[in-house]
Amino acid sequence: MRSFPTSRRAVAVLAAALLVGGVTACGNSDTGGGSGGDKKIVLGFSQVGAESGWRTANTTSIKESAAAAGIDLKFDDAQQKQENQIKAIRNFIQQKVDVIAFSPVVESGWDTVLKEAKDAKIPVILTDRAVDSADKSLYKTFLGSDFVKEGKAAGDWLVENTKDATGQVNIVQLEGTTGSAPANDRTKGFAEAIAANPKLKIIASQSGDFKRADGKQVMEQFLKANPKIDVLFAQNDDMGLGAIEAITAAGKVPGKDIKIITVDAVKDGMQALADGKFNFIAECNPLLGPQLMELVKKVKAGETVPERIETKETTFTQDTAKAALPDRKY
Ligand code: GYE
Repeated sequence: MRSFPTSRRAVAVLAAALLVGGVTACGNSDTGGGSGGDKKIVLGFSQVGAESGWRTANTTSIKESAAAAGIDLKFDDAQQKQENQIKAIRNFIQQKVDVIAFSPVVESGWDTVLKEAKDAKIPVILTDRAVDSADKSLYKTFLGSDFVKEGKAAGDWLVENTKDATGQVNIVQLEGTTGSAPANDRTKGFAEAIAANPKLKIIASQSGDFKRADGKQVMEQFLKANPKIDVLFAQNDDMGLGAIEAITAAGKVPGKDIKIITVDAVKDGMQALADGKFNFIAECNPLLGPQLMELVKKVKAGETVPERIETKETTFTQDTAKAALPDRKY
């Protein structure tokens, strides 16, 4: 396994020729990424899609971190379809990549393809979203957020801020992609938290697929069907931003007539919060790239890694959003 593959040898020969020709060497070596190895780690990554601002930031983080770590990234965008992700993973297995990482669009239905990767002795890392496989040996680790906690933070804020309500508080909920870990878990965490006050009632709940256009459209339906909506819980910023358009078009004031709680805290969401159109955001951190690349190196080296690695997150009110906005990177 010491010898270079042909293409790599060709690059080496070319580089040597350039050096002989007097080109100044400036560290653009094709090997190792400074790790001293003689072969780049090949990482196959299957991304969910490009459905939200969160996802865009996540993709940028992964691409930049792979480049910085000297990892050869094969990136596939599944356009929010599980069958595309399964296809991509099978391709990675065929190409014999060193490590496979992916963010599973939904929780169920992965056992067969994960077993194929295991049989091919290719380690798998779950990032951002989890799977519900009972056999934990099908993947090495999970890197991402505690989505139940995010839903709970959203619900806790509402409980705290409706303490003085005299009548029923009508809530509508825009759920994320049906069957996805963040949709399942945020729904659960939110429901658990608002159970503390029986006046808080979810009167309608539907998926907006984590997308702005869908958030707008479903909110339009909610508004038509329900004359009195007090609160919207949108399970990500993008759906909340779409809903703002529907609420404004219906002649209501977002953030005042209808209080809006979201998850993510991407820049557009933080701006809406600072502008008083949102009322509260539970943060979900998309910058998973650097930690993922560390894990890829460890898993490739055969080191044991923790079963679950959770990202640190906070929450934002209108005031703290104003303060944090100037430094927000994504
Ligand atoms: O909250 C949403 C995105 O899986 C945590 O997916 C992620 C979620 C995120 O589309 O904006």
